Amino acid sequence: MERYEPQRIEKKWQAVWEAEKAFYAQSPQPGKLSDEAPKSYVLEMLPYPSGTLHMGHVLVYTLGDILAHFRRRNGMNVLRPMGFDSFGLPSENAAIREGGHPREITERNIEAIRASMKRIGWAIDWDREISTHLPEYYKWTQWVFLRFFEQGHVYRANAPVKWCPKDQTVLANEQVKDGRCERCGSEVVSKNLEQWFFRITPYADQLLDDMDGLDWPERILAMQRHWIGRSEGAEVLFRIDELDVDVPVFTTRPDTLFGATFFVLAPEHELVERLDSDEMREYVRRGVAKKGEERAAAEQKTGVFTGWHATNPVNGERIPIWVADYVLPDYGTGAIMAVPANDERDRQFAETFDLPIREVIDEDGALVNSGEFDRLPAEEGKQRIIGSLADQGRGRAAVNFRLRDWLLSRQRYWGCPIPIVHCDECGPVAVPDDQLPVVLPEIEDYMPKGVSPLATAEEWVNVDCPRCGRPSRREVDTMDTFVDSSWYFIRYCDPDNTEAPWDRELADFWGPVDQYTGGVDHATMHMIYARYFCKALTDMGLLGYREPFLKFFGNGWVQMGQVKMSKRAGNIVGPEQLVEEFGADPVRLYILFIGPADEDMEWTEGGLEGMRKFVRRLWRVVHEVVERAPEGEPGDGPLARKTHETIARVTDDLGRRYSFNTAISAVMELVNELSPRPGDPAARFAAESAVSLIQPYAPHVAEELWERLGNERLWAAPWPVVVPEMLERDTFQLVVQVNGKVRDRVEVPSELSEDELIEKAKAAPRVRAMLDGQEIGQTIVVPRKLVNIVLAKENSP
Ligand code: ANZ
Ligand code: ZN
Repeated sequence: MERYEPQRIEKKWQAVWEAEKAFYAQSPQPGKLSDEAPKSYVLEMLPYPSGTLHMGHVLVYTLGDILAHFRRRNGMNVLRPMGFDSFGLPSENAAIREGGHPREITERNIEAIRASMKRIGWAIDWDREISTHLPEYYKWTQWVFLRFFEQGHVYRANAPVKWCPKDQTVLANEQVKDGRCERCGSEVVSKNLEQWFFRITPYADQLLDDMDGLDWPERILAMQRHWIGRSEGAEVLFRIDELDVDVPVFTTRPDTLFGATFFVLAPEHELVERLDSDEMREYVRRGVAKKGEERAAAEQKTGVFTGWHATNPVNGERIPIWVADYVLPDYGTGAIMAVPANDERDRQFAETFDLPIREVIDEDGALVNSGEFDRLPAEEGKQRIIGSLADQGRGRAAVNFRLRDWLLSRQRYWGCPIPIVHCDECGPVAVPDDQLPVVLPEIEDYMPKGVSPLATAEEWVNVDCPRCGRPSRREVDTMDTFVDSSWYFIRYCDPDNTEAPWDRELADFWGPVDQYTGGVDHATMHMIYARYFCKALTDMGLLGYREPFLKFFGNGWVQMGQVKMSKRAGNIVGPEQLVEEFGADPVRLYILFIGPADEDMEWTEGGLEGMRKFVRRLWRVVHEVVERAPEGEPGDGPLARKTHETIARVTDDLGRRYSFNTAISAVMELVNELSPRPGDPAARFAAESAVSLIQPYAPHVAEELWERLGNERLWAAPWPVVVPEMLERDTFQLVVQVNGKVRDRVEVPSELSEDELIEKAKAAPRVRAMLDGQEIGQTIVVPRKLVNIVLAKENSP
């Protein structure tokens, strides 16, 4: 018998697939779309080419591969593309680390990743590859941006922004982790800048409501729900006599309004600027620099009294106004009414500064010390107090969201240029569509410097206003890389289109993505931004669906020493060496065998040898079957039954449960039972099934063995089908009596209930005729043995 030589057979089959374009999607012709096979769009998040592949990538793309193979072999027309998220901080930072130009480093990494992907044998439609840094892609990112701009979905505003002093750039809230820059770990400071924003907040309710229709894991939905953070309550106006202004607060507990004993402004609140003491200035400076989470959570509350007072609209009480950094500037109105009896943070503050605490809700949940509202249950009290405030024009029911508009501009070089020209007369003007792309200029020094490096490209910057012709300047900021990845899944549907970003008919044919797979670190930002784009584009008439990702599978982390494998953590294991040594198939199998794919897993190479042994065993057994197994019907013996059981388990694991490790175990069990007796007439059936079931994981060796079993094109062969009766295990011979006399015997599964046994007995061939037209008096069941049917007296034969 030949040895199992992964290097040889993997090359062989990869060449065949390439030559036959086995995994390239059939794009229907626009205008006459065919829908013969149901379409299935299978996608994994595209990689940042900021390094080369590691085992985390191997997990994600093997997962996608399995799902794509499974769907294709279940008769679906599968689209499974790949691309590179090649603009943005990850790639630029990699270039800075390595001291090269971002384009060179990025393109070198893309080459290397693509080669690895081909070497691992992932079934990808390479005709559709995109890279977001190429002008033929970002031309359309700019086009899409301009549609948002025209519709008022994009605006410019001066805003306090989070600034990373090391990267010299503004960060999105999401890129700040524990007050530090997510990329480099530097402490983030606050700074005021004119910035570009996507108006995502008007979509907050839709983003929440439409989650009902998504087949996503509950924990991912919960993360999005928290991110959007919808709170119902009221906005209440407090009067500040000293300043002659009304200040609104947002509260979720208007029922506690009588318990407000002080009032707090965030240090960033605009009114605070009117205070001119050194103490206040110093407090504000320190508070502003602190991390958001730390400010909110700190046990030891700090604050400074303003000398002002706010008037509570329900009882006219004047309460002191403090400035304290546990109140955050970017939530609600940046000011609160403090109710220390019911709010933990307010209580800590009151205890620290010796402020009064007044109970307004009793143990039974009814209002007390609340004037005319006393004794109302809290919920009713809420409504009545809101009603009373509304009557006086001092408040209204309000909904508040944690979600902020999306700050999209970056003062960095390696990103998509924002296609806007600033004119003194006309303001920000869109670059006309026929002048796109605005090409990213070549510059000497692309290092971050506080203003965008693009500002140094004088010739590029100075242009005439597209509207009035006056000398003007281009926008020098670039886009957040999340803009590029908010629409890439649409471009894959029509990647070569030079007239438009996509043909609507093609986009609607393939979209939305039926199966999306990726890391849960993108469960909020990327997956919220893409959902927002989808909704806004559909509202503009450019797309025909409101949700981009119908089903989502979030893979766990591949870790090394309990730390997520990543370039940043410096604990990368790449697949190259392992594929060289063990072959791609054992590596692919092993990464899914370590544990449940949606849980974190510790990478060790130890088990890889075992996986190679399994593949070799499969190889040997199949060869023995080819040589010695008799041809013929598999029959219904134990091996045939075991095979059907395995088909059922793997089908359920891949098609419904997404339990990828248990499917491998099931095939292993089958192969174990197969080995001792290849002479069984069912052996050939069992071997073919094992090969067929393992194909999504180990497509090369499966294809080779399939060929040796005398078949061809396993990648296109129908998925094995279960015969349900073969799943009924463990049968016994049921004796059927009529009036105490044995009339028939039938083979029945042992797990049947008494009622089911009676049905089987009545249906027994020689009994059925006897019962015709007879009334049954009684049935007696002896478990695992017999059923006696006693006919009603007068009709006894
Ligand atoms: C009075 C009150 C009494 C409150 C009570 C809560 C409990 P969620 O649920 O997260 O929406 N708040 C409002 N704006 C704030 C800000 N900028 N910084 C810090 N805290 C702020 O939280 C809403 C509650 O958080 C609001 O309701 C307000 O305190 C506080 F028993 O008002 B509450
Ligand atoms: Zn102009």
